[in-house]
Amino acid sequence: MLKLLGATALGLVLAANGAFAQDMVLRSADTHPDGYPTVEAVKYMGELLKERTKGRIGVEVFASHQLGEEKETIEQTRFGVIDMNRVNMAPLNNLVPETIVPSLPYIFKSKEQMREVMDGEIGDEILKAFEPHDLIGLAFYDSGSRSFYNTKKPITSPDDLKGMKIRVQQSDLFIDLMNALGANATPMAYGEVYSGLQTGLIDGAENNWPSYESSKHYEVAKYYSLDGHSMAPEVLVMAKSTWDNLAPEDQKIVRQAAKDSVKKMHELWDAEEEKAHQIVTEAGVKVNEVDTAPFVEKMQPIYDKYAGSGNLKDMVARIQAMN
Ligand code: GTR
Repeated sequence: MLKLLGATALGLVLAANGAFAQDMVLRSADTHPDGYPTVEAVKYMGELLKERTKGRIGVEVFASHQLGEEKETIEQTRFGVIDMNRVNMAPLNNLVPETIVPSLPYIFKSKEQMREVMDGEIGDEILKAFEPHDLIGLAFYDSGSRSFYNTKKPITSPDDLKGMKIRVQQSDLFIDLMNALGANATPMAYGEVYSGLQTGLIDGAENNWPSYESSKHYEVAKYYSLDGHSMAPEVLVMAKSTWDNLAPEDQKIVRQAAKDSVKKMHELWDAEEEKAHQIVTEAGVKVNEVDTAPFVEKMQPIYDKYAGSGNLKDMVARIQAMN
């Protein structure tokens, strides 16, 4: 019963001054399995929290989408049923428009630029944008860059995607992006992609090296075409109701521990990318480089529709003005 209340009250300890000191375990969702960098980074954050609160606050990560697929866990986090959630930006695009900016196709020139933007003012603005939607943005994690993979053939130009059913995350931006390239976008939960590929329900999907490898999608979709259309990062969010229950000093500790877990995540990520690259290549996957120019050309309507005015347009201009 208590579990349903979000932050699990493990023990209510009557402190010397008569106030209640509460041992809290923050329940955190992740779609990835144990060992994946996002999962391990949030566990690391939990260790920092335990240390810094002398055991009062900890984290339990529920990996492998035990608490549901991202679309559902986001809703549950908004309702405070789950305390924390590590998700990709894409399934948040429809809810929090500011998350669209770093999810836009080909917006970043490099991983370094993406990190600079997300660690800077624009990143802070995006973190703040979660609050009106009952979420507190804590930190961003890397997610490499996403490329196409499929069961049929190498993709070298948008023409190759014509008529192909490509799974996308549940985001209008990603649906339109894929359709603009000539594919038939098929929104679907991550956990259903493997069987979708296997049964031919979809012809392909798109993701970064570590996800392509850890999900075993490479076993069934043997063509990986490196167009790198999105660097949409991951984000760690907290339920606003859980956040509001924390004392201001604990809020500070939580925010700092989340920030400190980013460096750890980056180290884990770089190693994981290399490992995934090796496993996938050794498995005989056909990897090809892609000239992205014809893909980029088709993206103008997407920029116009999703970031054609106001604050989002301004953020895009600021990113494009960077060296
Ligand atoms: C991964 C990401 C997950 C999820 C997944 C997907 O790269 O880390 O959070 O968004 O992609 O494609 O659904």
